[in-house]
Amino acid sequence: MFMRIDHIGIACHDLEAKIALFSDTFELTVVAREVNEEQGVREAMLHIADGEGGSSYIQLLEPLSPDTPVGKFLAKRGEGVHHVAFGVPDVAEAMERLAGKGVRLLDERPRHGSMGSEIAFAHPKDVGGMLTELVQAAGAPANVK
Ligand code: CMX
Ligand code: CO
Repeated sequence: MFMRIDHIGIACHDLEAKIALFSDTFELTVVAREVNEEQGVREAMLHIADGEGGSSYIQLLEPLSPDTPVGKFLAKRGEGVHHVAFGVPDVAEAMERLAGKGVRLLDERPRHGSMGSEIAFAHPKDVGGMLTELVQAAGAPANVK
């Protein structure tokens, strides 16, 4: 079902400060900056590597307001790892497979993610406390018509 880890999402208070920290410390390059109103975030993608299944990134996330998933997470737990995102060839199919195993999905249908991807989230309580994101990258097989 999974082709790779697409990204690890990190919740932070100050996006610009964390971009500077991560790019200096790990020598990573910022490849995209976006505001995703639907997800309530301002974000940056830092490229790590390209593999057979696609590319991997660190996603830095700053909340647009306290009343968003990342805003609530910061208030409760502070800065740090927020979610793990797996790259899949077809997000709708991956959603069906997880739902078939009794995992609650937080999205009824795929939503827009970073860099033209389609994404969906699974409930952390159903997978050992790990908020899980499914990512169909813009160039993934199901997106190639
Ligand atoms: N990782 C693990 N557990 C988490 C979590 C996270 N990121 N966020 C919340 N939880 C846990 C809480 O600790 C809480 O557990 P307890 O009941 O034991 O205290 C439980 O889940 C409920 O949490 P809550 O604070 O009441 O928060 P909500 O239920 O309102 O929301 C969640 C939690 C996961 C449903 C919500 O954050 C969500 O819908 N997330 C998906 C969308 C998202 O995260 N978007 C931002 C990223 C966008 C991107 O990657 O592009
Ligand atoms: Co993400």
